[in-house]
Amino acid sequence: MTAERPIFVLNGPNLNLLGLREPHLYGSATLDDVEQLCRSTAGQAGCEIDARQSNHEGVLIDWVHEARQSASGVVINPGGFTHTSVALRDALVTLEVPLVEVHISNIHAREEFRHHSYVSGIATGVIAGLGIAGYRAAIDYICRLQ
Ligand code: CA2
Repeated sequence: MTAERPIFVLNGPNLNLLGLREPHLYGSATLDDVEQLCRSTAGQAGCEIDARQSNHEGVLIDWVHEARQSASGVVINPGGFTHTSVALRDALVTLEVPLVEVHISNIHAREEFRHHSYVSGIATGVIAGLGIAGYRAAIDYICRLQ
């Protein structure tokens, strides 16, 4: 029997600092807490995740290429690359599986430069401002499709 493909949970630059700095913006949960939440949400729905974080654009792009071959869906918080990276968008648009963009904060209620996302227009769905619960909603959504 073939194992079910995991959902890739990709976190971009600086999200390794979650819970350690700027709790007024991003809360007190750490990246480990986020990954645990994703793993337990997926487990309850009978699916698996593969959670990764990188501060490097090219690494994230390589993981998106890997997801094309081996993921059943992708949840991504691209961090600051949300607002800058055509290259990451070009990789994400090649996915043939559901793609959910998650932001912990409400990017539309923040500085003007955060209002535009290169990812939103090609994502299946976008969640912003729900704190880390946004990851749970994204995983739950993709698991229910399987
Ligand atoms: O709200 C989000 O999840 C963001 O994707 C977070 C990004 C920001 O550039 C986006 O506009 C919105 C920043 C992630 C940085 O995370 C930190 C966490 C703790 C301390 C410092 C940075």
